[in-house]
Amino acid sequence: MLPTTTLQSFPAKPRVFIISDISNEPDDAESLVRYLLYSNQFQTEGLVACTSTWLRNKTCPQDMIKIIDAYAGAVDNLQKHTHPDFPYPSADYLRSIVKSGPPVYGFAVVGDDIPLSEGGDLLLERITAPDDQPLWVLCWGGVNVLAQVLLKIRNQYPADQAGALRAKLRVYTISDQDDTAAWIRTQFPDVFYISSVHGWNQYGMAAWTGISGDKYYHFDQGGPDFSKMTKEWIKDNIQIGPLGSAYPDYMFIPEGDTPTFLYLIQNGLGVPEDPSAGSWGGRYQLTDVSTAGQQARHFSDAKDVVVGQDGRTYHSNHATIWRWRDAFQNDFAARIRWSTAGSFGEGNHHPVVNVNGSAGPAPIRVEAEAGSVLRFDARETYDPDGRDGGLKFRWWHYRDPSATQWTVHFEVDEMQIRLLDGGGRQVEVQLPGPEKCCAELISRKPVPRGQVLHLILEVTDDGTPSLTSYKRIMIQTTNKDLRGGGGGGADNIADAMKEQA
Ligand SMILES: [Ca+2]
Ligand SMILES: [Ca+2]
Repeated sequence: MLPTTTLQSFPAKPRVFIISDISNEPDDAESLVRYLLYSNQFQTEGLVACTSTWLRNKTCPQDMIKIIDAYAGAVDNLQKHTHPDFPYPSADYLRSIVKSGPPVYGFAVVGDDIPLSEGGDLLLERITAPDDQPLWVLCWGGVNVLAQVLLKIRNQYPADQAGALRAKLRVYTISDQDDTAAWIRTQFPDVFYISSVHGWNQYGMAAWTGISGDKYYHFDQGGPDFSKMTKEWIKDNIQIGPLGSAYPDYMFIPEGDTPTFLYLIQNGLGVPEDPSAGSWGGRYQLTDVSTAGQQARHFSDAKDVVVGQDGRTYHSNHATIWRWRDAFQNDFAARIRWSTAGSFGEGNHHPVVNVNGSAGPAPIRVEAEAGSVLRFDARETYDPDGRDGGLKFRWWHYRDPSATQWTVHFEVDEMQIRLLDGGGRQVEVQLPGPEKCCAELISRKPVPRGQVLHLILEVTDDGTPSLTSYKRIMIQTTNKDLRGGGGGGADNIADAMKEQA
């Protein structure tokens, strides 16, 4: 048996289409280097060079080709570290999907009589292809390529067909970097669209800067650990081997665009269809909560409550990304080592987590009565490197995704987690009572279906660098007999918070 058959496999490869203002500064090139190390778990359908407010009159597809040329020198080694059903794509294939958007800034190329660019043609082809899987359009610069295509679809298709095509789109953009972004959100509010919204160019406000921007933008000082973002660490751990050598030194902050695909990495943590669940790529919530089916599907920043390295508690949108920094930087470094390691034994590989028989990256979804006790068994979890004894199991309650209020501890009660063995491979979890998790927020009236609680299992190995895999268990709490009623009701949020305090 090949050792690689024991590595993590995936139920599917998300379809990904990247649009990048590469070469306005070094960070898009850095993100592309990292992305290619994950290209075994995605179906990459387009790599389009675009403009932005930072690169107004040209596009640089040739700089994507340069990085793919570097990848060509690494791909044979990378294949030794991936499951045989999920090979890395060839460099030739990747070169074939590099295209250019219009070498023009913003709205000037969006109009009824303006033909699509090469990049726009490819995007339209991928959206209209007979494939029901969502198309993730990851925007690292301006979005006029997408705006052109959305207008073309509206002009060329009957309204219902145009709506069906837009329903396939999943967009994640890095703030607004041209004048078509706000236009897209107002013209096509039905498009699934993750984007931090803030004043023009106020990037320090945006969740995505949590990847590495704490020093440059001066947020959350003392919370995030910057040691794996320094130029020295990057030189020693990333800028090595044929692909890592193509990773340029950073100018402002490294890899501002990377959260778009950290969001999709199939490590068991994220739930891509639900941005409010949180992942390495951050946590986002709907900005419009009007009637389901009628509301705009724009998702903007949410915050997490995280204890930083200095022991202080941070309430921060940036923390929805920096809280995972140690794990995602180790993951990057391990993959760079794969690119230089000609045999399986020379690299470290991810733990394969199995909880109650479920081994894939999809979450486990269960329904359970408030106050009940659930048991979870992760004894089938293993390390493909044969170092099961070095695995560390950490179970914790990710409370933030269940909250509707800023004050998470007021609204979401802790689950009680009890380890059933020394290593934490089996646990018992007691859910909060119905008065805590199955009651209306202010009136405290009991409800039959309450909060969805998120239990996370993190499994970290003892390789170099150590790697972490996850399993998320989403528990829909129920309260069939409407227990917990009577008393404790209030007329407003302030009184309700007093009652709960
Ligand atoms: Ca960019
Ligand atoms: Ca390992």
